[in-house]
Amino acid sequence: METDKKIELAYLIAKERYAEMGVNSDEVLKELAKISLSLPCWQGDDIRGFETFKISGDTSLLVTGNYPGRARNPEELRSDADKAFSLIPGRHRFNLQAIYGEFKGKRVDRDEISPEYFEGWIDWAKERKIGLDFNPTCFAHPYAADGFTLSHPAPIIRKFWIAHCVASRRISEVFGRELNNRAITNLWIPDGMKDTPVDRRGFRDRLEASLDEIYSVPMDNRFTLDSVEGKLFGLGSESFTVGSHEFYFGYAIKKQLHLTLDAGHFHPTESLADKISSVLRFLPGIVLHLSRGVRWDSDHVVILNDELKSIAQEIVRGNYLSKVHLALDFFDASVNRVAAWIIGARAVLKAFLLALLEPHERLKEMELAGDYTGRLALLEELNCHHFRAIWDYYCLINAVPPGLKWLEEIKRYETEIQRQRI
Ligand code: RNT
Ligand code: ZN
Repeated sequence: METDKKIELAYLIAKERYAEMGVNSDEVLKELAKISLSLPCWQGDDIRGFETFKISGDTSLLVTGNYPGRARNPEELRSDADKAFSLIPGRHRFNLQAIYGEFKGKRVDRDEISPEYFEGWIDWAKERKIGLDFNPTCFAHPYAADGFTLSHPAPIIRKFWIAHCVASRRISEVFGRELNNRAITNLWIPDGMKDTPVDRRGFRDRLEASLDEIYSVPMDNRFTLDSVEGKLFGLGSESFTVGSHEFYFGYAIKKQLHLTLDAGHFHPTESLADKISSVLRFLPGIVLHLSRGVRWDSDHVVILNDELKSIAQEIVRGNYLSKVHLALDFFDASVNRVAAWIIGARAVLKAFLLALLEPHERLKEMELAGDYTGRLALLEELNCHHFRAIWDYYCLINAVPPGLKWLEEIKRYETEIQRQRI
């Protein structure tokens, strides 16, 4: 029997099994098709970007690995992203950083960036009918070399980064207007200290004042939304992070901004999933940076593990999909970079498919009735229900390869395109 036929047949059987539990898998696939993920451009070139001047900055974000085939210019990065999009079911987005402008040999510093340097990206996204998101790049720059940006003691440095962030918000607004698709502007800064500070308050006073200046410039929220991203610690900021979770949660409430929760930015035993139904009570929405923390690194490629599954469950069970913007955030240079996008994105979609396939009403009833035995047994059963057949069918109807077939395509792309980049 042909593979497609087998997949269709398996789907029909699985569909019946889910129907027995009260779940309509056809409806679930329609819901899944609405889920859009923002892919991190920086996974494609190890966060190097296209600035034309020599960068001597901080090392707050270190990418390790030397897998061949890194994209070296906008054309290569777009070609790689196209390849990834063609192997991920559904319609998704691309998340840019300020350093990915097309500066065409000009020395444009971060406080001078403007939409004209992003026209190539806008045209590309328009053609593909995809949305773009944006991030100011407040690292890898001489003005970030001592580990501080918006909270820096020197007014001239704070002024520079404030100008950069405002310019970034303007670019994002143009993305949203041009693409008719609202762009998120996500702000993350590396500010922190290796060793214990004596004036935590001073740094946080300055960060708050800088943010107040940045967000006092009005933008059209039909086209762009602002989000702020905290962190527990980073490389070189082990003892103190100015923009901690509490800081930004409070700040986002104060200004009614979005809050970005990065799955790699909390203590390893802390669950991001548990935070969703708390923070969304007080905020207009959140951005998730789906990532995987491993020891001190916060940015491994996402896989379908318990943490990812429970994040998707919380969003679906709480009916929060319309308030959550899903972005991926990782960078791994030890594997094929295009494959990393595909593996991460497919893992996230699988997690949402699993969550959407749960018989929610039945589970809730059991819980309310105190039937924790039934709840435990059913959840365990769902872990290996006929999920695989539904996923394969979803790939099939989206014209992307089911199973590991996509890897053959990437191996070919690697040999013919990526390995020729020398
Ligand atoms: C860093 C933050 C931030 C970055 C990107 C490159 O810890 O997670 O989101 O990963 O801006
Ligand atoms: Zn992040």
